[in-house]
Order: sequence, then structure tokens, then C-alpha cells
Amino acid sequence: MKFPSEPFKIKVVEPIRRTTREERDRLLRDAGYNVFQVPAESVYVDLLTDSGTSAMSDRQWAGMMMGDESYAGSRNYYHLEETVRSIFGYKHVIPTHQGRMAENLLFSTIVKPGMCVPNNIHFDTTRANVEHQHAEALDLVIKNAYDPHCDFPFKGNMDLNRLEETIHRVGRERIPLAMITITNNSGGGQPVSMENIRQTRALLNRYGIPLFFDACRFAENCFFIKEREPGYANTPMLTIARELFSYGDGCTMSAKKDGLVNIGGFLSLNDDRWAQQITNMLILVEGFPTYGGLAGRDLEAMAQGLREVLDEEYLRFRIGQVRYLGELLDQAGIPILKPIGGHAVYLNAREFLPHIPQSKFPGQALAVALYRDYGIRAVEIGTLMFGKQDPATGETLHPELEMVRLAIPRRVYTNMQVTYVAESIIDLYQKRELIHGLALTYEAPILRHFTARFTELQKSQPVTV
Ligand code: P61
Repeated sequence: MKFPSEPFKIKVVEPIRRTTREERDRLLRDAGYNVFQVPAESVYVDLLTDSGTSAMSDRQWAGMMMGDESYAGSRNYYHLEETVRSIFGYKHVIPTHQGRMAENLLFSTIVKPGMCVPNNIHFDTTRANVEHQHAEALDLVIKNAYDPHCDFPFKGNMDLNRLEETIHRVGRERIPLAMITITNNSGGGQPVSMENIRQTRALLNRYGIPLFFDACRFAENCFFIKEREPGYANTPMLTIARELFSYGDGCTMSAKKDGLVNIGGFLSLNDDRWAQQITNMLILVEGFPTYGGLAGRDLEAMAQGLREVLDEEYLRFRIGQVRYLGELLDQAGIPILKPIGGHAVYLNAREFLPHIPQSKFPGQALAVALYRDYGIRAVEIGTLMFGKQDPATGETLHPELEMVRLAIPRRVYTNMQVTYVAESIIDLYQKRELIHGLALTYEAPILRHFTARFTELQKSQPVTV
């Protein structure tokens, strides 16, 4: 079936406000043309992120009422521990308030200055947490991950040749662990194949290097394995997940994605010594080991969410809904990154707006136009997020890909709203030459995308919807 019908019905609704173009134009001016600075109440369809934006199920809400808020030994922790072990299979389960704290605890314990951490592509918080230890974060994804037209089914794969070269170049003793991000968010939500994970493991074994997963979107990755990799078509989702994690020594997890919760995360690993050191640090910065910066009710919602996310019907709908949006756009000739990712569709801003040079922020200009004309919020993943100054020449180095990410929250929007998004973008594409570039008026020294301010270089003609 083309149309991925919802495997749930709606019990609670949250009204969303329609705004006028004039109102949005004013809000954008106040926000310095940065959609992060626009109040969420004035957004019609919010595709800024799929992180922490999921709708919880009735069972998760019921679980919230069963929160055991004891300081130590909450039953919800034991439930979470049992659930995480049953899927991920690692010995220690350390709850954190979200993914970046799991990263921080792991890297501050085992990464020392001058070391290197290879990954397919580090997400920005992962990179920042590695670099915070004065270590180097190396992105070793296969080369065709950077070609938006290549439709290889596992574009998140690690480049094994580059990984082995790296080990030889920097030396095994400078690599405390390797990571694989599933799915690979910064590369377009692309999956990693089981075969590539198996081979990565075999290669790392030869050098005695541990492997950790950045498991944020593990269920979506497992669904792609089932769909695309020979030998898995009839394998249950849980079996696929267990096999995948069996090739690792641990994982970091932002449960705000495939944990189907609004807040939460964890770190899970086998090594007793590391777990002890991490737990000591956890007590210092997060809380007691059986709550780790969360309420008992949050732990319960996370345990239940992890069980629900491996439901194949849910995943078929989830991946199907994202694909449905991507296919509507693709059929209309809109330039998107191929193949369509697990959690988001990425517009290729450079091809959408060929008349705007990268120095004038075409991705950001596209995100601004989408909000102003249709009330849709998306995020730029391009020059604003990843542009860097060349330390030698002072010139701006532009990233290879200039994208606008349409991240779909889980179980939140109906297919009709997704259709509205597609129709809006198709409409915008017809009048794309009316979109003009932007110039920065303020930027923060790090993670500038959150607070940057812009001016519009030339006012676009009013566009009526
Ligand atoms: C997102 F603009 N992702 O995609 P935490 N690993 C991976 C992630 O995707 C991820 C984290 C670790 C977000 C939220 C976000 O500058 C930004 O629970 C693969 O958010 O700490 C988060 O998990 C971190 C968006 C985060 C950003 C930082 O939208």
C-alpha cells in the first residue's frame, strides 16, 4: 500500500494555531530570521526535530502514574534495566537525563587528551563531547554518503579501509573506542547494514578496540535491515536488534528518539571497571544510579517506549510516513537527498535555490521561506550549522551538503498534515526565484545555529498561499 495508514487512533488532541503570513513575517523579523527563535505556538507543522517530540501511548501515560519516586531502588529503574538488557544485552544500565550526558560520562571516563574516536559521522553533541576531552572526532563514513544522488541502501556504513588506515596512522593505543551511529543522523538518517557492523567488529577485534553504538534511532535502523538486507526479511525486530547490539560493547542512547519519550536517555555497557567509574561520576553530576537525573515516572515511560518502538506495525508506519513525504516531493521534481532517511526528509538547498551562493545561506533562506509562507518549521543543516572559518586564510569553509531537514516527530502528525507539508514545498518550488539570500548580523562562537541573527539581502515579493 502506498499510503502508510496509522496503526493507532487518537485519544488526546492538542489544538494548533493557524497564523497569518503577516504575523509570521513579523515573528521572523523579531527572531532575526532564525526559526529556533520563533515561539512554537506560532508554528503549524513543526519539523524542527524528531527529538523529544514523540506522542506517548496510553500505556506510557499509564506508566507515568505508576512512577515510584523513591530516591533509591525505584521499581521503574528495575523495569527499565530489565527492558534495556532484553534488547541491548549489555550488563550495566546507567540512566541519564538525555543522550549528551551519556556521551559526556562515557568520554570523560575513557577518552584522554590526544586520543581519537572514529565514528561513521559524529552527531554535533557527540563531536563536541569528544573534543571537550581534547581528543579528535573522526568521521569515517563511506564516501558515497556525501553524494545526495547516490541511492545505496546503507549509506551510513563505516568505511572499513579508512578505519583500518586510521588505526595504523594514529596507533591502536590512541583509540579508546570506535562508535557507529545508527541511523546516521548527520548523513541523512541513513542506516548501517548488519554486514558492515559485523565487519567493523571483526576489524576492531584484531586490534582489541571496543565498539559502542550511538543508538538513538536503533529501531529505525533495524527496520531498514529487515527491509533491505538479504536474510532478515522474516526475522523479528527484537532478534535483529539483539544481533546488532551483540557486536558491540555498549551504547549511548537518547531515548528522546526511539525511546518514544519527551526526556530521557541511558548508557549501557559490559565493562565493570568503566561502569564503576561512570557511576561515580553520574552521582556527582546527575543523581543516584537508579534514577540518573530523571523521575521514576520518566524511567517507566522510557521502559514502555522501548518495548513499543520495536513493534513492526509501528515501524512500517513510521518509516512509511517519512518515505511518503519524500516520494511526494521526489515525484514533483523537488531535489531531496536519496535514499529517503528513517526520521527525516532532507531538501537539497543548493539545488532548490541554485541562484543563492552558499555564502548567502541558501538552506537558512529556504527554512525561513517555509515558515513565512506556510507555517512549517524545519532546520538548516548546512553552512549555518557546519560552516567553519579556515584558520589560515580566515575564509569560510562551506560543508559539502547544504540541506534543510524535515524531521518527522513520531506518532504526532497525521498523513494529511504530512501531505500539506509536501504540497507547500511543491508550491514554494514553483516560485523559488523569489527567495533571496541572508547575511549574518550576529553569531555565537560555538553552536551558532541556535542563536544566530540575520538580515534579508533583498525583500522577496509577497507570496500568497
Ligand atoms: C536532533 F540541533 N539529536 O537530531 P540529546 N546522537 C544523535 C542525535 O541525533 C542526538 C544526540 C546524540 C537531535 C537534537 C539536537 O545542536 C543540536 O538527547 C545521533 O539531544 O542530548 C540528538 O541527544 C544527542 C538538535 C541536539 C540540535 C543538538 O534534532
